[in-house]
Amino acid sequence: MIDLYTYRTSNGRKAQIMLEECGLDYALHIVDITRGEQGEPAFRIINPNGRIPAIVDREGAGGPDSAPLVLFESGAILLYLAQKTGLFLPEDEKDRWRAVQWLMFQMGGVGPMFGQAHHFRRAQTQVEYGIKRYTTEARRLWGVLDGHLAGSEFMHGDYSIADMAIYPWTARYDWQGVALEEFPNVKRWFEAVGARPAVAKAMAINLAEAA
Ligand SMILES: N[C@@H](CCC(=O)N[C@@H](CS)C(=O)NCC(=O)O)C(=O)O
Repeated sequence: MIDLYTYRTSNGRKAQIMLEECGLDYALHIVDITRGEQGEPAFRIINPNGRIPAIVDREGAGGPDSAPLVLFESGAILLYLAQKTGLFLPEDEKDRWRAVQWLMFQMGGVGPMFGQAHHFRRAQTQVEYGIKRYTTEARRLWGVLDGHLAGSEFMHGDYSIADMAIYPWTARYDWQGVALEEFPNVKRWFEAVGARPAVAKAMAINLAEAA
């Protein structure tokens, strides 16, 4: 059993998509970041950085040490679950690293830059410099994705954790000042990924189902 500490945000949804895709048994714990629950001492024991998502794998990572594994950072969670299940990362080593490369592109680029675009574009105090800087950077990243997806069905090889990581961020395209029609290759990929039942379920995260 895995405990998932999350909220209905892009990073939170990444972990839940993977748990759903793998059919793993998990309990949903909502950390309401609009009420500051991510900063409470009980949650900081799980993630000293005070951010969602985080997981506790009660079975541990296997091997001689079977103590529960506590993990934060959504990219680390996706990699851990891929290794645990043997699912959603290519077996071939070169292909595996290329999929990991796109996961890191999300962790270091798409997530932080789209996040800043959301912040500045939706802030009560409109700061023109911030809006311009992060809208421009978000659109540049959309262009990189569109160029790549022109020649690739998914981010690399078959559908993988790289797709799961990027999808929830692209789902906020309107917050980034983007219309899907402007990036037809991302649109095609976006519709294919969004049609997966696991993705649809995580995107419609049901707070009432939480433990
Ligand atoms: N790099 C971290 C980022 C986590 C993160 O920033 N999570 C946001 C929600 S998407 C959060 O917890 N925000 C609460 C806050 O800013 O206090 C990851 O990928 O897990």
